[in-house]
Amino acid sequence: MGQPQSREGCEGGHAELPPGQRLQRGWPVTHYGPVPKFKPERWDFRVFGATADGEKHAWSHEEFTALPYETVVADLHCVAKFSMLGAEWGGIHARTILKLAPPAPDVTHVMVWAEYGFSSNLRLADFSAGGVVFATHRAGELLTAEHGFPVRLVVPQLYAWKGPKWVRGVEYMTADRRGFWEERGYHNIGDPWQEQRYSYQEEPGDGPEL
Ligand SMILES: Nc1nc2c(c(=O)[nH]1)N[C@H]1C(S)=C(S)[C@@H](COP(=O)(O)O)O[C@H]1N2
Ligand SMILES: [Mo]
Repeated sequence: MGQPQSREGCEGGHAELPPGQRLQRGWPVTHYGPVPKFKPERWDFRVFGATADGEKHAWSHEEFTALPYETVVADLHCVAKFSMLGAEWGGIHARTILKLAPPAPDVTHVMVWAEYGFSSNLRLADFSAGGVVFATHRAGELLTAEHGFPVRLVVPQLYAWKGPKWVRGVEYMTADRRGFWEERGYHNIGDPWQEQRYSYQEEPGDGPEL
């Protein structure tokens, strides 16, 4: 493993890169499948599954973007070993969603759902961490289509596949279930500081049977 690369003057995130990562200049576009076309009249953001009141919750695009706007400075670590540091993301905190549509007391995990059935599972503790944001903006500008417009999830403490672009909803779960990449060889938890890249590295208790 090489020397950690350091940087200066960045608030948020860490002063060095996670193990095995290198610094990426610019902002590449990385995803599986096509970029969905945004149709505002057909778009909604749903919270479903084990909600505290047993109801589904839904916001139109207008309603969702009227929720309290907050910013977070976060790094993005792709499991393909490049990292982008210190971006400012703006949007709606996951904690705001948890407050408006609370989970039932026995919820342990969430599945974040995106267009075309892409999904990623998170422990409730990771989802409710302070820096987790449903981002509509980066560096003060609306996201572009290829970077996830109208909404993408940013989970600063995990590898970037844990943050779906083109998010459409959150499912509250009372047991863990693997998302899209977690079923296809990536680690169920995905902590870059522990270099949890692949499912074969999982320890007992890190995830459901494959
Ligand atoms: N819906 C969706 N979101 C996704 C992905 C994907 O394949 N589909 N790929 C993830 C991966 S692996 C990375 S590294 C980041 C890349 O974000 P960027 O294209 O804005 O750099 O998006 C994540 N979000
Ligand atoms: Mo990635």
